[in-house]
Amino acid sequence: MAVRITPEQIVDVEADLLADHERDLAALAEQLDRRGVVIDDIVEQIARFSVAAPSWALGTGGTRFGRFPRGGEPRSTEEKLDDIAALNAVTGANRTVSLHVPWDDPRDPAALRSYAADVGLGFDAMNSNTFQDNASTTAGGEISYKFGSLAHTDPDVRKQALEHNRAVIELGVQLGSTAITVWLADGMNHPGQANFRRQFERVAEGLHEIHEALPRDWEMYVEHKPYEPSFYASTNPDWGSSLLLAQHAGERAKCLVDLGHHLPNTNIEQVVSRLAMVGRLGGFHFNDSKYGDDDLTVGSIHPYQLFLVVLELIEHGGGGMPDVRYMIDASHNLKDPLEDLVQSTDQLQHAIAQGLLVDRCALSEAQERNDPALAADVLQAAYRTDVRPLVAEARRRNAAALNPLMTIRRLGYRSAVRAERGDGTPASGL
Ligand code: RM4
Ligand code: MN
Ligand code: MN
Repeated sequence: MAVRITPEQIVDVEADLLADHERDLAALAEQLDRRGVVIDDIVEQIARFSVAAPSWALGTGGTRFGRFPRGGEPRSTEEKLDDIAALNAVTGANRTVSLHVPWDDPRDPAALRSYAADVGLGFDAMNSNTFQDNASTTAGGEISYKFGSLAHTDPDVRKQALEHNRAVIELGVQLGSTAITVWLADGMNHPGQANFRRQFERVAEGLHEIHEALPRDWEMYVEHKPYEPSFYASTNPDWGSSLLLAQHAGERAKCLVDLGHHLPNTNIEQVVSRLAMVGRLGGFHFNDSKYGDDDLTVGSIHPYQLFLVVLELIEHGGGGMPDVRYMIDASHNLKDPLEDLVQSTDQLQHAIAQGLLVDRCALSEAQERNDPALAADVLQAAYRTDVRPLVAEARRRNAAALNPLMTIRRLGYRSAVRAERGDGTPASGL
């Protein structure tokens, strides 16, 4: 029997928090009222926000030096959905799941779709995996992605990669998804290994063909990454290359920004602005990073950068979060994966609250008057506000938890699934 978290249980275990929450919210409402801010609109906008959970992040992550699973990991795609349902129950902000194929390869997509609907989840962008060999590539014995997929010199390998992407789209249609994200490991590990231009042209052609296979209501997202696993050159290393690829692929191809996929010190909020300006901002993979694609908890290293990125999104959305795809793309080596996802979602909700508090008129006036000190002050006024009561209230409106981490612990979710699933079942993924 799957373990479910209900709104009644949440109200029950949080009974001791409610009175303090209401006092804190009233105090903040009074404070913001003096700034001319109505909290209701902000709470409403936070409550509306949802970020997809990746199916590959429910198991313990690892590095090439090892992996330390804690037990109770999901054994099937259904059990991954169970975990995301528990996550969504406490955050109220993870209403969709993003699958990675063939890490997830449902035999009966219709049944999986109705299983998801039963636990209140839908399917976000599909992800195609052509960065490792799997049953479909090794079946004939000839095809391998060792030297690339869409960029490969061998037309049969490229064809196989294309077929995989088409199959992922078809599966997505059956699940009710409306987008595919293509991240490629293609590139070079050694100078001279391949021809820069020819690799790029082959990828551009392949992405165009995938675009041609999109159903009418679908979009595709191209995700760049500067290095890893290609350590000399990735074929799609940066947002400029990604934009060229999206433009060549077709109208419904856009760029996806993973916060960990930039060289150190890249101004990511500026990247967001540029892509939004030309109508090619497709979506986000949220995480945080100190050095590379570290896949750390969202907002744990650079919370101010997250705030500025969200602010740029709000600018693009004309005062609210725009309708692009949001997903968490993190890997959980030490924390319980569910607790890490709770904290990433919570950080995003806080960054949105802070972003919505920015007085955009005052900011624009300061910019017009060339007054950087005043502009900085406008940003700080929002960033330094303790927005926790707004986020807690938004979650309460969604019948979720005031304090999701405490609540998922008090409800004993992990030990309950551990008792059911056992300890020896590593989930697929990173
Ligand atoms: C990549 C990239 C993709 C993700 C894979 C697993 O670094 O972030 O989005 O699908 O990892
Ligand atoms: Mn990613
Ligand atoms: Mn990544």
